[in-house]
Amino acid sequence: MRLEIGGRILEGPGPFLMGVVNVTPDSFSDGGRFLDPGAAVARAERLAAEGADLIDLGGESTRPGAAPVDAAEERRRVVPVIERLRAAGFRLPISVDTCKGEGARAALDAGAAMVNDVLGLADPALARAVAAAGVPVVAMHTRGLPADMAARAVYRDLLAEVAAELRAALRRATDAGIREEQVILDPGIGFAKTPAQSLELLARVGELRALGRPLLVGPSRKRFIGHATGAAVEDRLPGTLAAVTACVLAGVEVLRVHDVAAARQAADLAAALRRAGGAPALG
Ligand code: HH2
Repeated sequence: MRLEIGGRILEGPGPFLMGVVNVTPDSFSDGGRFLDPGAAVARAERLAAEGADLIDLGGESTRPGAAPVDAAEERRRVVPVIERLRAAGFRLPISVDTCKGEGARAALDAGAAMVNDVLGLADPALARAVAAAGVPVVAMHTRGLPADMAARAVYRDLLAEVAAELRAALRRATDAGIREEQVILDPGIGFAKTPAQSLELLARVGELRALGRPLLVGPSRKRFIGHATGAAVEDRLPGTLAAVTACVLAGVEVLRVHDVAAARQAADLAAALRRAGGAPALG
């Protein structure tokens, strides 16, 4: 894949790591730890030192049933962190994890270089903001909102329906004027998926390469790991690394993770295994 993000170019087969910084009181695994802007900046710098390729800053938790946050509060959480990182000469591109047009615009104005949208461009204002800024965007698959997504995890053919709905998100992007080359697709592990459905998606994620766009997957610390192993949320690093390995072996280019140093080693080893096994090069 080749993406130009904020003056930097991510080029090659990856695996690229997106390090998570949640500026929220209620994220499922790290809520409240980085709500203070200084703590969020320090976290981003640490993830950069650990080998992240880009940082994903989020001001709203998307865990099932999370309370919605209005755009003003989201801005108040995220913008000061972007401004401080930019002022400190932070070297990595900053992605903003938002599903609101207003949130995206404010973050892009402050210096974010990419938008990560867990609602797959459902808000036309977000798509317009991305198109106007000419930045890359992650379009993730989900159904409904965090409040009702669990009830919508009903599929007759999981892979086919997720693929079709990702194609529709890609079309929403291009209809809004976003260039197809700027879109990364994400199957949305844990979003409108039961743990068993998340496992199936991960096991078959390579099939989504047929969509013709780079793939991003966010397995980090999620419930499907607890479901398969019994591990509590704070003990899911080994399971996360197994999922990262599986994704890289299947050809996923970008992994969204909290624990960058460990994921870096797992992803690099999996990439070396892929090459050693003679897997075809990724586009
Ligand atoms: N997962 C979460 C948030 N944003 N974005 C993409 N593209 N893909 C994902 O799988 C994804 C995402 C959930 O994780 P986290 O940010 O740790 O939790 P919370 O939403 O509770 O803040």
